Amino acid sequence: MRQQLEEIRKNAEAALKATNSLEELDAARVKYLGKKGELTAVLKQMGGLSAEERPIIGQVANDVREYIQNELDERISELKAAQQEAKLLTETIDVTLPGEPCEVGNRHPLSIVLDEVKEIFQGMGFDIISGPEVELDYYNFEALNIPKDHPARDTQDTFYITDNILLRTQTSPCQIRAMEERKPPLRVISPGRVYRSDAVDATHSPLFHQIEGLVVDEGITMSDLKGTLDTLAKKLYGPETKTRFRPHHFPFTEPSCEVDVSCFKCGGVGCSMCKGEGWVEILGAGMVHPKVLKNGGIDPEKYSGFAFGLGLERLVMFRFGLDDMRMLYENDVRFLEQF
Ligand code: 2NM
Repeated sequence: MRQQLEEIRKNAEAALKATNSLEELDAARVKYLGKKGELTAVLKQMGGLSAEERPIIGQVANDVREYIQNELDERISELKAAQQEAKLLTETIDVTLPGEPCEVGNRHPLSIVLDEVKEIFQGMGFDIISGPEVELDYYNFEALNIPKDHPARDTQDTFYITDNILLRTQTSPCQIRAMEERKPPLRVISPGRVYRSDAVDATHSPLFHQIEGLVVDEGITMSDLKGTLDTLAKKLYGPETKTRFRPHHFPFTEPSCEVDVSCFKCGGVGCSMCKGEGWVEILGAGMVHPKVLKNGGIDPEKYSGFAFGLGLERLVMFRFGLDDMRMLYENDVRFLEQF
């Protein structure tokens, strides 16, 4: 039996060395150490041994079991290490390879100029407000002194949801709401999308952006309006910029004016940008009509105010020398990545 056991030990040792995978190793474990394995089979014959031989052979059998078990454990570690090594070799990462280029976007020209205008007005103490794009006829027209039969409704034809609900044609409704909600002194600008039923061409779009402003307090005069808008022009186009105020008409302001800036391209001598005029129109403004103040819940006997409105697209086109407004909406990255 001693010889049998020695034989098992030798065979197991050789078999374990020859294994190349954990599966083969497990099969070898079952073959030699398993319940129906070779070692167990020998131990079952121990009953036939004499009382003197039994403990001796038992000791040898235990030594053999221990030996095989140790060999087995060692082989497991070796195979696992080899597996890990192979995995590392196939999964190597060359950290010196150049990375995948990551496309970084940039700000839309409308956002660039809008942020600039916002900052200029914030610097003068204005709050930035917003309001619904789907508006009541009352806030968009009626409260602004544009009754149903007013000719201004023709030039501002819009998209109607119902007879009384429409897409706003200007952001002044925000300012009526601001007058209702706040008390003077009031200093707000309302940038946002506005809508007109216009056909698309180089200078028109059914959706565009306006920035309107409103100041209401005791003793506000046309000189406050001029000072504020002159400051805007100089901050936007440089300190050399001059402004010119021409009489105009709006239903919601009285008196009203249009504001020109000295041409930022030629400095006022005349060029293609200003069509030889030396001046470029950038906004409309005026002293808020007493009726409009009253509609906003403000006493026109006590308070006065000025308001203005400018088109963001026009400003952007001037700033970047664009001749077609449609480029601002087409989302062609070859255009957009130039800013
Ligand atoms: C303009 C021109 C002149 C204007 C008026 C108001 C309000 F609500 F206070 F009456 N907001 N904006 C205004 C005045 C807008 O756009 C060319």
